[in-house]
Amino acid sequence: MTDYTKEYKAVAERFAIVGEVQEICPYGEGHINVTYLVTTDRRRYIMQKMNTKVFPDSKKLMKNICAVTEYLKAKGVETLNVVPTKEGEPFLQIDANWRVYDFIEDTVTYQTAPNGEVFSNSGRAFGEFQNYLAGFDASVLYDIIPLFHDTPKRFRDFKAALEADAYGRAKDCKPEIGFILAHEATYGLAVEGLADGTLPLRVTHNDTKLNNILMDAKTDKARAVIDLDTVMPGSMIFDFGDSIRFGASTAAEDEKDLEKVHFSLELFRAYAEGYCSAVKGSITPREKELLPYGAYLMTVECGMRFLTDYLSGDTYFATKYEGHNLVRTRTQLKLAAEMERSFPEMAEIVSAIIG
Ligand code: ADP
Ligand code: GN1
Ligand code: MG
Repeated sequence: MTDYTKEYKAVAERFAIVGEVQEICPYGEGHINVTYLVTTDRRRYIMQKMNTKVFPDSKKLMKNICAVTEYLKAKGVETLNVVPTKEGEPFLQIDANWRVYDFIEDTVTYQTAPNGEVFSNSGRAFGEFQNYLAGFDASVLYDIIPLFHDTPKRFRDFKAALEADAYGRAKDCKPEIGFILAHEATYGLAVEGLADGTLPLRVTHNDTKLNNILMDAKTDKARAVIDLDTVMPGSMIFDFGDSIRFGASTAAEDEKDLEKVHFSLELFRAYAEGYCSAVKGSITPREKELLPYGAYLMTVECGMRFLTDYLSGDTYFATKYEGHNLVRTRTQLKLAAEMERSFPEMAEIVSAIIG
């Protein structure tokens, strides 16, 4: 692991951290921020170089995060703790924007679900997270990325990137482009439901992948929902769906061998058991009906976003090699196609849990 201690010690020391900085290393598998683990002789911290391309207004972003975490703390829920700068600010603005959180100790994050139980526990935690926020005043939140899960808008962005084909890459991904174009008619249900009121607008997390939750290292029970950057008004089916997208796959999001990538109904069942048992008291019949569709929608939307980024020269998601976004696109579209074929089985599972 590369050692960034010399480079970033001065940044870490601008925050109200306890102890002398000993080591700073890259950490985690997030696609958006650049995350470091800071170790002092007393404690550990997460320090992030904030992605100001994705979230241009750091002030509003941190106001959202402070509002949500303070609300959760007042309810006794374990959550991110923002470590302020020595001047008492929630982030540091120098050449880049930086923030620091307490490192939540004795926890692990998973990049794929190791078994149904862990995934089920994560489902319960994301369901409970939504319940906790049911009483939170959404009007204090900035719409930090407007139209985040507006799939028709994502489709328009995709078509614009395809039209521009700025890097001449469209020729390498004809089947993927064909899949996304052919499914246009399936993209509108969620935004239409939110617009006509048949789907309730709730405060949702909007990025509920398995590595955005910290599990207890000993018990594998969920400890804290993290990556609160995208907490915004949205639909329950986004949160349910995005977890299924990432966690109900038999392989990693960037698995190159598509033979290994399948949508697992068993993992779907495990997650649904945890999630639905938590939201049973508040889920509406229409939301229940659209949970399987939500899984498909978040998956095809994510595939579309990865492909848009590939066509546009990989400027949004962090990539480790050329073609990384195309590899990700392929796993998502394979999963979306399998989910489409499994709607009846998914609906049966949900009904068996919720009734
Ligand atoms: P990104 O927005 O890039 O996904 P995250 O905020 O999700 O960044 O952080 C990346 C990873 O760092 C997480 O998946 C998790 O493994 C780890 N992480 C983030 N915050 C904490 C924390 N407070 N305590 C422990 N681990 C954390
Ligand atoms: C990003 O930040 P991270 O890595 O948890 C992205 C999500 C995508 C996900 C795909 C703000 O999540 O929307 O679903 O990658 N976050 C943002 O893995 O765009
Ligand atoms: Mg993350």
